[in-house]
Amino acid sequence: ILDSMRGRLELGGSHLNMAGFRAYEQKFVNAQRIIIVACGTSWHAGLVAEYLIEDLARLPVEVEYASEFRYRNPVISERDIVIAISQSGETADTLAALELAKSKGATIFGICNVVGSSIARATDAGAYTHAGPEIGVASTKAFTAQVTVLTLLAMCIGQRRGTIPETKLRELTAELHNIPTKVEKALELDTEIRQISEIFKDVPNFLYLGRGYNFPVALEGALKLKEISYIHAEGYPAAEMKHGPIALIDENMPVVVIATKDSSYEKVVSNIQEVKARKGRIIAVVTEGDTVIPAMAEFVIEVPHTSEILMPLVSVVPLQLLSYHIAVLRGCNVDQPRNLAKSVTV
Ligand code: F1P
Repeated sequence: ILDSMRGRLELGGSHLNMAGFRAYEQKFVNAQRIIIVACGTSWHAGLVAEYLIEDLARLPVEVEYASEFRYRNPVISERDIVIAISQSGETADTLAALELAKSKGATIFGICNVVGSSIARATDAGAYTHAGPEIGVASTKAFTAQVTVLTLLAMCIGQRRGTIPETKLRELTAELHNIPTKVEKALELDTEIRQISEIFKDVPNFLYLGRGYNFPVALEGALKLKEISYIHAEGYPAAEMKHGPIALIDENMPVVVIATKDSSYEKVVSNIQEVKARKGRIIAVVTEGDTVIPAMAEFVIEVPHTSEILMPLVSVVPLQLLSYHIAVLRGCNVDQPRNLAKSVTV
């Protein structure tokens, strides 16, 4: 992860200044809508992009499961840009979704890891993530690299559209350069997270909650746990809890809450109170130095402070480590989970 992050950040925005993006820059500026198609972890990166692009570039974004989109009769116009995200670049559903959008006149921008892959070749333009080979089946560093590219993309479009103030752009650029060190610090939580994993390795269910930028991270945390440890896990927007999942909470339910200091912090504190009132076992991912949530949660995982917009790059790491340790403690093969293929080509 760190190598791919460093590589990415040393290159700065140069991946996005490549000829492909420059040639399509004006299309992004004038787009009426951005549709993101992807599957699995890549879909979660797409969800982060929805927040990023709407916040920074003020363009409407739809994030679609490629596996559904390809079988619908979606309304697509020539002023739509479809971003196809795929680690392998070979996922059949994502390829079919982009082909469908292309046949209706949309411009296709690809974000793939594997150079020369089928999806990369089918796009009009794109940016490679260059995260290096994903050894295991479950995507981890690819997610980080995808979100990094999408952040740079949102910043570039925002700058060109004049929707992001110069000072904010400068702040974000500076903070992006601090992210590799912060990810490194998050990786140092390894021993601590292993201890937490010992306690929860035999539970049958997990709930993951997050708001705003941390909502897709909650989904990704739940997916990682399902994929490699075979424990049933659900990710929800924290505010959605009261519309159903709250019925699941009792003293046997571990609830991972991503509760870093951001604009929804106070609301997340109320969600934690609701879980606590029902005796749920709270594992909270908090910002270093927070004193409020540690007084309420049973387990606390502290990550370094960063901008709300960049937090998914940091907050996903402890959740990946949690899944990894639980899976290893359960004797699961984390690199080759049962029933999963690296590229789903059918
Ligand atoms: C999509 C994906 C992965 C998942 C598994 C199956 O792959 O759902 O996110 O971890 O490998 O495929 P991709 O289109 O990003 O290669």
